[in-house]
Formats: sequence, structure tokens, C-alpha cells
Amino acid sequence: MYIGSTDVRGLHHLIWEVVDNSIDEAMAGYATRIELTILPDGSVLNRDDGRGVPVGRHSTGKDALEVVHTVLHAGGKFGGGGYKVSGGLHGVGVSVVNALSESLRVESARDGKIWAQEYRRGIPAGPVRAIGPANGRRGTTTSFMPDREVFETIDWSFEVIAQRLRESAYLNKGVWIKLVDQRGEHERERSFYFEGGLVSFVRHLNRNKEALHPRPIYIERRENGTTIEVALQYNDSYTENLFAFANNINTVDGGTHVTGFRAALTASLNDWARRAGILKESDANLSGDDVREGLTAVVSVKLLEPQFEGQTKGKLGNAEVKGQVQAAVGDGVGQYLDENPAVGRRIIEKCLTAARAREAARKARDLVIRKGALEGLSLPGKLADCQERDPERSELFIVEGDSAGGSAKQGRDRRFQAILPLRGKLLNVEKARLDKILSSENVRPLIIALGAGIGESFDAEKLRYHRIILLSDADVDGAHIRTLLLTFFFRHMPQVIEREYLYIAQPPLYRISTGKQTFYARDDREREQIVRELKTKSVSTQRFKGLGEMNPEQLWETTMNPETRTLLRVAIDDAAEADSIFTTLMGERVGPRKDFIKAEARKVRNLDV
Ligand code: 0RA
Repeated sequence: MYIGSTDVRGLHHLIWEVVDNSIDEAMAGYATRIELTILPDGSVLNRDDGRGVPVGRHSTGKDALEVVHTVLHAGGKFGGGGYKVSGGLHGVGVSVVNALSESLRVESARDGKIWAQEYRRGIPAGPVRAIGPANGRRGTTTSFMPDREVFETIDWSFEVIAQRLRESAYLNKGVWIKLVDQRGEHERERSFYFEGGLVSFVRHLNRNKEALHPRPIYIERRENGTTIEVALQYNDSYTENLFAFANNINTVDGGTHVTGFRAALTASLNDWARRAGILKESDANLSGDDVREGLTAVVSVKLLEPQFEGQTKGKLGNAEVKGQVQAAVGDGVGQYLDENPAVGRRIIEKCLTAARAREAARKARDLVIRKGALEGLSLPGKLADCQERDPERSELFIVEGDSAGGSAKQGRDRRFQAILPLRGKLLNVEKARLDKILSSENVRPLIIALGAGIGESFDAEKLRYHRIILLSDADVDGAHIRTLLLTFFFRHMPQVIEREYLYIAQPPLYRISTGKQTFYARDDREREQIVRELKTKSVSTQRFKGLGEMNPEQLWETTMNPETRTLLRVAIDDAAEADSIFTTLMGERVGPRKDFIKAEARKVRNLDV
């Protein structure tokens, strides 16, 4: 319950919880080094050089160290005056990790001694004991083995952990964080330390884009126990890339710090553009959207009592923060532009281009919507709609090619399954602005079929289907079309992904027949496994060259029938990483794409060329 789930995501929350305590200790100014080790048996060891968890008699009569590890939410009560995370997904306390671990051992080095206690499934296995002299060492070491009766898997992802630790290192400049993986086939390590903090973070986010100015703009202000840090840099893309944190927690739903930042950025750019004479008296102001195009920014606030709101606690609620961030960013950006007028002019030019493009896009969008309204029931002719009207129960298959579309139309259950064939390739939306995208023959029917508009006017409540399924060939062309469609949804209808409405169908590549029985395999590995298990010599294998080669019954049975199919749900765990991958794969620069493909090619299981 406290960790959220018992799948691999919930598993990783155990690590976040333990590491965040060490990060808190670093934020409070006491720890400088944090080392996380995945041990060969899958247990985890976390060590910091902070003050050590308090030991000694607590008001309950128990030892303070035991209380911290056995009582829910006890950690914060010992607060040494630093920033503490409270009320979020995190900050539930190490006692939750303890309760969900087969075994946990903690050592606290303080006051010249090392104190230790062990637990089994959260219950002390013995008292807190001094096990030896600290020999000058300070800090906390925690090791735990997740409860394998609770978690479906203890398969830690080095990459997921590394990504998160890197982020923590960016947000807390000067802290050394080391990750070591000692599991046999995975053995490796990585260290994170960023003197530049948020400036390094923004450089990292923009690493595959062309920056409009070489150095990110950096603003830092401390007042009344609140620290505000902002770094921003414009690039030549069309998307905004804003990451906001409160006490190191990624506030995915924004909040008062984001509101304050946006208000200040728009106001100070307009103000400066007028003072510099680039915007004339009769010109309209740049809009918030205009100044956000091609913006990469990280906003990080640290405050004593953060309030996290919303269903997933991803939104900062503290009202006073808005004005504080607004003042800091307003002053900082204004001063920067005064000192760097050439950069200022470049940024304003970029915003003006964005404003013109937005106007063109608005016209194009109106045209699409008006055109949609003109076409009778407004649905595109190519769409074979379903009878069902409740979006909850309706599925849309987006199918590559007319012949495959034909099979899908015949094979489907028309009561709840709609088919939209796409002819040829979709426009690469990563390289085009909305006005161009909207004029593309292929994208328009898709937008109209979905029924919810696009971009700023997108309204998820109007979606006509809550299962949108991408169905393309199991080959390279199919993968390309799928990537183009994923890019489209990610950039222009991210709500579809956030609401988990987007799926990928998994058509088979092989049909395996023994004369009596028929099997389907999605790749070579599955095919080999099936053939091996059949243990008979008379097996014939048919390789489908594309969806079009499958007859409607085969397509229904293997790919469309909810009883027998497997769908992959599209989810985005890490927005920064997703943005970077889309930029790399679909953006302008060729170098990073080559590097990415070289690095990832080794992992490809099924390449059809
Ligand atoms: C509260 C008070 C003090 C230390 C800590 C918490 C603490 C907890 C953890 C968890 C992992 N590493 C940690 N390091 C420190 C100490 C208060 C004092 O010494 O005055």
C-alpha cells in the first residue's frame, strides 16, 4: 500500500526511500557521499557519511534507532532542522522498507561507536547493540533484501536507478553519488557528481539539441528557509522541456513554483523586448506559449514544509512559493537580459517566430475542425467505425497500409472495434510545427477519428476511444511507422499516453503448424521455443511478410481478439529520458542518432532487413 505496488515499480520505491534519507542528510549539509550497491544476491546496501541515525533511549522507552525503523512516519520526528520530504509518495519512512524486507540491517556510526540492529520482515531480531569503535567514521549503512513473497520480482534495473541517482546529483550539487552493481552478469558502476548542479542538468537535457546561447541562465535565491534555483536554456526545437522539483521530488503535475516561474518568464521577456524596442507599442505581447517554445528549464525549490497535492501527490501546493519564485526569476532574467542583450534579441526573435507559427497553426486547426464539421458526421471516409458509442468500451486500431486495413476490417468485431487505415508514412512530427502537421493528409483523419482536437485545444473527455491500438508489421518499416505515431502522441496528445489509452498490438511473425495444431510466434525466440517443445519432426513454418498476408481470421485470432491477444501498454516512466530519445531518434541532428542506434543495436532481438 505505501509503496504503491508490488511490481517492479514498487520494488524500486524501496531504493528511493532509503536513498532519499541519505539525500536529505546531504541537503541538510551533513553528508557528502552516498554509495548504493546492488549485491550479488539482489539485496541492496546504501551508505552515507552523514550524522548517523540517532541512537539512545527514546521517549517510548525503545531505542531511537529502533523507533525510526519500526514506527510509520517516525523518521521526520527526529528532524535535525534540515529539509524533509513530507506527505509525498516518498518520505513514508524507512519503516515501510523494513516491513517489506525479508531482512534489513542498519549500522549507525556516531559518537565514536558503530551501533547496529537487524530485523526480519520489520520485526527486530535483537536489540540495538554497539558492535565496535567507529574509528573516525560517521554515517548510516542500511542493507535489505526485499520480501520475495511480496514483490513479484527483485530484478533491479541499473539504468532506472542510475537515471534517478543522476537526477539527485544534479539537484544537489557537490554531493557524490556512486552506484555499484555486483550482480554477476551486470557488474558495473557509475558515479555522479555535478559541480554545476542545475546548469549541468540543463546542459544534459539539451545535449542533443542546438542551443540558442552557449551558457544556461542560472538563478539562485535563498530567503526565510526557502531555496529557489532555476536554470534555463533555449534550443532550436519546438517543444518545452520543463522539470520541476520540490525538495528533490519531481513534481510532475507542477504547482505554485511552476506557476511563478512561467508568469515571471513571460512578463520579464515582454518587458525587456519592449524596453529594447523589439516589441513596438502597437505589437501584442508574447504569449506564455510563445516564450516556452524551445525552452529547457529546471526549477528546483527546497522548503521546510512542502505540501504535496493531487491524487499522486505530484503538485506543490504552498501558496507563498509562487511569489517567491516569481520575484527571483523576474529579477534574474531581467538582469541577465540587460547584461546579455545579444542573447536577449536571439530569444525574442525565436519567440516571435513561435508566435507567427502559432497563428498559422490556429488557422490550420480551425480549418481541420471546420472541415471535420462539414463532412456530415465529421468522420473520415477511411474510418470503419464501431457500433459502440461508449469510449470506455471502444477500440480504435490504427493500421498501416490498405491491404492490412482490409484484413482488419473483415476480421474485427465491429461491435466495439474501429479500424483506421493509414496510407504510407506519417509525417515526422518531431521536425515540423503544428500547422504543417495539420495539413498532412495522414494526420487529419486520425485527429478527426479520435474526436478530441489537438495541441492546446485537445480535450481528452471528447476522445471517442479509450483503447487506441497501433497495429503495424513486425518488421523495420512497421517499427518506423510505430515510432512516428508514438512521437505524434507523445508531442501532441500526451494525455492519451498519460491516461494509458495507447497500446501496441503484437502481431505474430510466424505461423507454425504440425498438421493438427497451429501456433503463432512473435519472434525467433518464441518460434524456436515452440518448435523445441513440439518435439516432432513434421513442423511447417510460415513467415508472415506483413499484416496483409494474414487472412482476417488469423489476424482476429492472434492480434485482435481480446481473449487471446497480448497488447503492450505505452507508458512513460521518465519524461526526461523519453524526450531525449524522441529528440535523438526523430530530431535534426544525425550524430547522436547514429550513436544511439550503434549503442542500442546490440539489444535488438528481431531485425528484419
Ligand atoms: C534525524 C536526525 C539525525 C540523523 C538522521 C535523522 C539521519 C537519518 C538517516 C537515514 C539515512 N541516513 C541518515 N542520516 C541521518 C541526527 C540528529 C543529530 O545528530 O543531532
